[in-house]
Amino acid sequence: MSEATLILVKPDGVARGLTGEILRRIEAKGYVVTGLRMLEADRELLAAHYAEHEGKPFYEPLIEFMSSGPTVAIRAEGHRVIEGFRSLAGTTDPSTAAPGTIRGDLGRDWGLKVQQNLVHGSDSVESAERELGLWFS
Ligand code: DAT
Ligand code: MG
Repeated sequence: MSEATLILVKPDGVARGLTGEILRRIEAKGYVVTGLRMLEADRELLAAHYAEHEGKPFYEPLIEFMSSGPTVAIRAEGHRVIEGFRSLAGTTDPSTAAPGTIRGDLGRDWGLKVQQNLVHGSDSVESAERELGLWFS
């Protein structure tokens, strides 16, 4: 029984031309890409996606950043892919994310109000189902 997750290459990753490198890492790890689309996310989608962060100081900058250009949405599958992709992505703060991870190897702090850290990955089975429904409806 396979598990699925939502991965986003955020607007900074797309703008920097890192979509291919990020897809390469997902596939090289052994996960299977079963959905792929590029879109400019609107506020409604982003508000639903990031509902848990509403009211936090980085919320508005986060929504603005995520609306700033195209995002690539990926549905990836595999046993324990949710946990496995979070491990590939690295921790939220790219300055201290471990080398070897997407955020650690390819990301940095740009001194902005929100961390631009290249990727999103669902953090639980419930989030993955909810987020896949939002981005692949
Ligand atoms: P993650 O994307 O690692 O799951 P999250 O869900 O806590 O992290 O936050 C969503 C995004 O918001 C995150 O990728 C970058 C930004 N962010 C989180 N915490 C932040 C903070 N303290 N300062 C600036 N940006 C932050
Ligand atoms: Mg999160």
